[in-house]
Amino acid sequence: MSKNLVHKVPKNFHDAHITPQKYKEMYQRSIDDPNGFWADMATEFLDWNQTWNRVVDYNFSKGQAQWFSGAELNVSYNCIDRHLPKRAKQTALIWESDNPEESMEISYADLKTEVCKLANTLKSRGVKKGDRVCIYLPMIPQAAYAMLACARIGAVHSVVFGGFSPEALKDRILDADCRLVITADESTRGGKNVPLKANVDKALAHCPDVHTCLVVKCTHNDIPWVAGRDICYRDSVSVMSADCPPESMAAEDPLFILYTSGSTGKPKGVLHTTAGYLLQAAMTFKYTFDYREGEVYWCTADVGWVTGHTYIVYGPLCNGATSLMFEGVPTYPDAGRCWDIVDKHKVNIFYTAPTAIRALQAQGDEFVSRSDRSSLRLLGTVGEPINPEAWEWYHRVVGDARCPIVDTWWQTETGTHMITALPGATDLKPGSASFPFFGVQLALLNEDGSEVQGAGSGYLVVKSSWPSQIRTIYGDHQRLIDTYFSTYEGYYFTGDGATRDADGYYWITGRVDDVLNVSGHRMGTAEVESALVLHPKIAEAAVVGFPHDIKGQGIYCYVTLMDNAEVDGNLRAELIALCSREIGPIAKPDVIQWAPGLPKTRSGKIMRRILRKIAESDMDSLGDITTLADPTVVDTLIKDRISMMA
Ligand code: 6R9
Repeated sequence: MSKNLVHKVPKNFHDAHITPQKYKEMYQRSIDDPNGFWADMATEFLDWNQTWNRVVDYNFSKGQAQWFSGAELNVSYNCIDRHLPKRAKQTALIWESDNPEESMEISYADLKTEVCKLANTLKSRGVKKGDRVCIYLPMIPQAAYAMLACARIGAVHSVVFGGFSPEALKDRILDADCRLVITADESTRGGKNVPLKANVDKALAHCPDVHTCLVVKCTHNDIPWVAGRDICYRDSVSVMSADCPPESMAAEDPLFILYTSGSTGKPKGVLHTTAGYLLQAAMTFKYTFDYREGEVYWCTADVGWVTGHTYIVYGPLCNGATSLMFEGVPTYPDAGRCWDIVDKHKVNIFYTAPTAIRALQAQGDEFVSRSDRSSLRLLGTVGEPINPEAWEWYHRVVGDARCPIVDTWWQTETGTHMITALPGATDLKPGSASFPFFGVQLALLNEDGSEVQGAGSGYLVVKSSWPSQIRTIYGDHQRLIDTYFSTYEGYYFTGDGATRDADGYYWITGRVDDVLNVSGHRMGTAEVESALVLHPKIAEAAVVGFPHDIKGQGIYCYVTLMDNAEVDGNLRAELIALCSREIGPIAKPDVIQWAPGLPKTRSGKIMRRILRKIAESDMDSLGDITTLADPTVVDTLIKDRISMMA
């Protein structure tokens, strides 16, 4: 596939919200006159209780950013109430159950009722403005109600992905000091039940300050019940008033915390605030997906990730759109499920991750071609670089060569799209996220911190604040500065590498730090290493990523045993179970290699570069190994690697 192959803007997008000319004009203005540009956008996209004194004020070296200071608004009002005069009966959420026979439509009027009742339940349990609430739910409408109910009363939600283990859940509850948890008895995915409440019980054994656990009953199977603490969601909301006035929030009041992995230490609680986040969520949703009145939009992410926050809940609902939420998995009952859902609900816009596309591609075209899909108008991807083969398949087979694909680059920390094609404005190059969104000023840096001019490659950084920027790491502002604003003074450091071609298109090449991207899920190598060394037989572990056909990256672990320990038949399985228990099933190692020693510098630093090459079986380009304390360990690792492949 040549990097020069370009897919032109199709005719049916010539009347898109953003045309090539409009992109140029708006982008230019967003850079030349950010105050005027964002003030206009803020007026167009959001309803305010009180206007701002100042559009933006920021200082990267202190990790500070303030947008629309002095202003007040409420996120749930903007996502619900203000639409009611026109859209009370319109569907806000379509819920498709794991069971293909079951689905539900929730109108904007219903949404208001559900959110207000839940908000009143939270209040009745003492939740106040600024308090943190943990949400550990399956992909059911209550997840959206819970987020919006928090936003309505000014509580800060911390959604924890339902695939995380009790251990990981406990850490997040404690770090954010949540006092109330919203969960379900069990979730159902691919026909199998996952014991969410049992996980919460295990976590709460170590969280003495949690006084309330609201439980949605999904499967109605028997679960343990702690009297006084556990409350049945349905019983509680059913007696509440359907009226709960939205709290007027300051623009910079926190909206949510979402934990994400970094290259070192424990996951960090990325904090987003109210106005800037919502504005850029709403704008990117409308423009990136060229959303038109009445269309059905489906993002397959889980609400436990930032993509679910911004592009299932806040972005779509703020625009009065219809957002589909799917409880199940793309391969159940079979690999045609997504396209059955597209036909069933006449989905117009479909947004998913490259790993899902590759997994479905591997199942064969018949699962796709048996469906109609004529409702589809636009496709999108997010989470990792998309390889051109998967792009072409998505375009040709899923989109019948009619639907543009928007490849959206962004991060938990950026809150919303930062680099993306706009379907009416951008000629597409498969594998490139293309151009910066309005107001986003990018640069590529050389190792020495100087900016790459014109075409070239380097570290991807952002040069100025954007509205949905991360505001702090919950409880550790210094860590924010150290992680993002210290590597290159005056820039936000993304942790990604990228190339800019001669036409100005950006091509993300992946993380340049010790963060893995496994099936679009971020994971620190350090997290997996800490889990492995909990095993009494393990002295040391080093984890790297390696190319994986479906997952994008797989988890490769080099493990050194204690002196007196031996590998027995169970050890491998025990280590896999350990990662699953400590982090969650997404962290299961793909390869474990027993390593008598690890390549270290004389100062004791593990040389991951070498371990990555060995994992990739790229033994010819190990580079300089003479600086190692003991270069012979490399020979052993290579020999063992080769015999593992034999
Ligand atoms: C939204 C989300 C962020 C990391 C990011 C990058 C990778 C995301 C991408 C992409 C290439 C894209 N990433 N989108 N790489 N092309 N379109 O995924 O957030 O979970 O925080 O991950 O994912 O490496 O730095 P998050």
